[in-house]
Amino acid sequence: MRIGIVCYPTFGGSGVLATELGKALADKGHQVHFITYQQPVRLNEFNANIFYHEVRVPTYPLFDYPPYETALASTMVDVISNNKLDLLHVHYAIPHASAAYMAKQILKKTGIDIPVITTLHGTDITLVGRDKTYAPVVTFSINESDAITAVSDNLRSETYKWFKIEKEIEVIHNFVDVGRFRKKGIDAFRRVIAPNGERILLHASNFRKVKRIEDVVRIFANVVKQVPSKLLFVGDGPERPAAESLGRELNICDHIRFVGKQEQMEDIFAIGDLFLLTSDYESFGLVALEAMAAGVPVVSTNAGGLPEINVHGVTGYLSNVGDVADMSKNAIELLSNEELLARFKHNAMAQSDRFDIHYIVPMYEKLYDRFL
Ligand code: GMT
Repeated sequence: MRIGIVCYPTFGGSGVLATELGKALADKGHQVHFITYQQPVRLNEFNANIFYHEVRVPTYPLFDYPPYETALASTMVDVISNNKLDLLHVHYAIPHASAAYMAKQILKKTGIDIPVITTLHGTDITLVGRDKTYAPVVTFSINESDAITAVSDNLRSETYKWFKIEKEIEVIHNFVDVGRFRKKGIDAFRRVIAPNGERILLHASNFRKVKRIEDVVRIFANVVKQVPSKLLFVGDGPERPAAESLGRELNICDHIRFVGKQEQMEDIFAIGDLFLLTSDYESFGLVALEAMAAGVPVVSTNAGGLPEINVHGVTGYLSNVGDVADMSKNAIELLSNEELLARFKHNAMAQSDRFDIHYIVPMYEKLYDRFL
């Protein structure tokens, strides 16, 4: 098949998932064409079946806001017709689904009927998409898609709750390449972070408000009082200064490291003992699944789709949003009991197997087959 994939090329979960999907499809012999404004972060290897088409947005003094959506739709038309694509798979509704609708209408005039599949990822529905500035266009373009998928049962019901969707939304859960994440930790790296054998807690995200990273700092402040430990923050974003100053205020800075945006997440997870995810909402929480694949249990909130991957009392613990005391208690219990921690690590890996790439990618292929 010749498949067009449109996504955000950044570190966000939707871009990561779309890129990993494209790479897996290419490995299986499909021809994959990425259409984005920048080379996707995880598109870092050569594969003869992968093509990358950059969306260029010409600027002009008249434009306070360069018309990205128009440039994207035009690039879609160009790539689809010149490469004879069989279908277009867009990840994240805004503005990818509406640009795809526009491209589809233009192509119809030339006798090409390109099927469009829209995968909803979360913030396009729960945060940004619901804003009334975007909602009519989001509703329309989702309804105009030939197939719609959501990355969790929770996101599917949230979409029906907030938008008037007249079509079936199919759930295809996110996936992880388990083989890639099942790595032995590099001892030298572990020694740099935790020279005295301390436990290593991890958080990785885009540090936006929805992640509540101050809760991560507060939980860690409670943990470090009882269990010798270190906290590694991976990623970057607007809430980092607030987290740093809270760390200073609580006098725990010496135990916290901010390592910035990282591509080799498997090496970081491999030295972790516990992953903290304190979000207000996660449609899925791909990062938690990646942690679990590496054998790192997860202490998280019970928001959104998180209970679909993190099983309370088995692979980690779930607490209400903002319940720092409960999350601290759970983290301390796990980190101070060697036998319990080993069992949870094992369970986390076993649970991630259910979301392995080899099991989920064929679900997308089956969906694509319906349009051939
Ligand atoms: O979490 C973010 O802010 C990034 C966002 C994105 O669009 O990349 O992530 C969303 O999509 C991921 C992949 O499907 C999900 O794992 C995340 O849970 C979801 N984020 C939210 O729902 C807040």
